[in-house]
Amino acid sequence: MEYFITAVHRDRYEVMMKDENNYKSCYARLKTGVYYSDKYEEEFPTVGDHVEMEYNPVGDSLITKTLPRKSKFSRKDPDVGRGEQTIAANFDYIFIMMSLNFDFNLKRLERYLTVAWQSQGQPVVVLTKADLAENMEEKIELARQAALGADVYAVSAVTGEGMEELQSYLQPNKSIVFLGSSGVGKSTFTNFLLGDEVMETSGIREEDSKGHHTTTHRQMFLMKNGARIIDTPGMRELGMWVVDDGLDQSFSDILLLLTKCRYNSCTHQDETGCAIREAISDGSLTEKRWINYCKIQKESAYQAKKEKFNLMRGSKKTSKRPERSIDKVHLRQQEW
Ligand SMILES: Nc1nc2c(ncn2[C@@H]2O[C@H](COP(=O)(O)OP(=O)(O)OP(=O)(O)O)[C@@H](O)[C@H]2O)c(=O)[nH]1
Ligand SMILES: [Mg+2]
Repeated sequence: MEYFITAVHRDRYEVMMKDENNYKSCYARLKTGVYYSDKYEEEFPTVGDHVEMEYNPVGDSLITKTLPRKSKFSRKDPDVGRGEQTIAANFDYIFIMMSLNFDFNLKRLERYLTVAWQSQGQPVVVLTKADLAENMEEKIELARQAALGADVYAVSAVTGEGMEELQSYLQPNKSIVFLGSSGVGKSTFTNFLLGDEVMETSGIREEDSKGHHTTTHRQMFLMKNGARIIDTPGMRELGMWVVDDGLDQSFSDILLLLTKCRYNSCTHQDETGCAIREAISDGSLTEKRWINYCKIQKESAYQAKKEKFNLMRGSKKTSKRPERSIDKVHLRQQEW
């Protein structure tokens, strides 16, 4: 029997039980002697986690272990200002969702990608609302240039356009998490894939085209073919975590250029033989992408310094703090 966390409530977990191809769900709590004991360093489970459990057919079951994660997506915890909030774990793919109309923003896409690469899951860019798009081909091309190494698709949950092409990811026993700003259509996409209105959805605000933050908790669903999909609330702020690995993947073109500058101490301002300046002037690198890289790197370096400082002060690891997911405060949405 396998057990997966499908939702996290204040102190209760929804669990999906899988026995070969049969699925059942139940509620569970954490085993106090394990999770609240100084003897064990057990991570608190999050949505998508694979756990060990003592099943109780008549009441809440007991979660006894969080199994090692093959991937996880975290952000800086907005509640405490430091520490980590794990949004989802154990997924194979991250669908980074961005709408082809008003939400289209390459800078934001680069930030999502940087963090997604670091998660150990494979990022896939899903551009939504293809039925409303103007200059769609141009936008897809721009997204492809920004999303080096990740595939880019355009879909519509209204016409079904592009959905077929995503089938290769939505396979049995694969797990996929959906991320993106409020209003891009994550829950509409979830409903489309499940063929059912499992998630509430709502229109975007007329004044500024932003979403209403309709979804307030993360939830994993099982598709008929055995794929597991995780819908999440649109977050305002990524709260940059240290993203060295992700930066390398997202900006591999820039890293290669950096090795080609004539001087090791190149500041990439106006030196002769600066590969960055040359790439910007011949159009193979945009100034915007370069600036965004510098910004993300600076932010990451700052975060790393802060963490080192906290470590030196012997600050306690906050990730052991129990999640209070459904709690509105915990999920205070902050746009990335
Ligand atoms: N025309 C069109 N509208 C769409 C499409 N997908 C979603 N929408 C609309 O976009 C609005 C927002 O959709 P949601 O699914 O609630 O967005 P969300 O990303 O889940 O938003 P949060 O839960 O707030 O994070 C709704 O009015 C949907 O009907 C699409 O492919 N085409
Ligand atoms: Mg939603």
